[in-house]
Amino acid sequence: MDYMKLSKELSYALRHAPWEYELELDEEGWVEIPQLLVALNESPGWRNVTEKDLEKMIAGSEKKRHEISAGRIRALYGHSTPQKITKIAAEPPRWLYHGTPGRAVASIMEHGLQPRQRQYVHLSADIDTARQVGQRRDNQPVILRVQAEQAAREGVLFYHGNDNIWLADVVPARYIEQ
Ligand code: HQG
Repeated sequence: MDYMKLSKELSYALRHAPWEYELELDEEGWVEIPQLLVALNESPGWRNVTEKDLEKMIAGSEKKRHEISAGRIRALYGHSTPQKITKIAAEPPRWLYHGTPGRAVASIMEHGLQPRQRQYVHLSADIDTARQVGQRRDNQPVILRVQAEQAAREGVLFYHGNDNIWLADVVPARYIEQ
């Protein structure tokens, strides 16, 4: 089974278009695994996918994009569905990082980091992760440093994505340094 392809399909279903699979995410983004499997098994490429495959896909993935708990599955970050996924605010580390193409920097330094197509701004816990995120769009991404602790103290809300990824509603420019 092509677990990378399965992961992409699941990200599409659980982050962006659950209705195409006749699924509805709950407030925290969960769906029942049996319901997901019914939808997947209808499409010829995924006729034989089982819960075990979902577990293997998550265990084998370099990035922790999805999680399973109590018979349900959800995407941990990346959502663009109209209904905003509820996250519990958490205390961020002193610094967080954001990798972005050079062409976006002037706008970010003017308007702050905005979620754009997604529900939340995505931040990285370390520079390496930020570089990888930025390299999706630019070979030589710019790594911005966010004064997360300071921003949180002054009322900006941060949320856990996974161990490497933090989320925020917006990050005002005054907390961002190049
Ligand atoms: C930019 C992937 C101009 C921002 C990754 C980014 C991540 C602005 C782009 C996760 C801006 C949005 C998310 C402003 C933000 N002016 N540009 N004011 N504010 N931007 O893809 O953070 O592999 O929605 O810098 O690894 O790149 O899919 O966010 O370039 O973890 O699991 O607008 O998605 O994970 O792009 O990536 P995205 P992102 P997966």
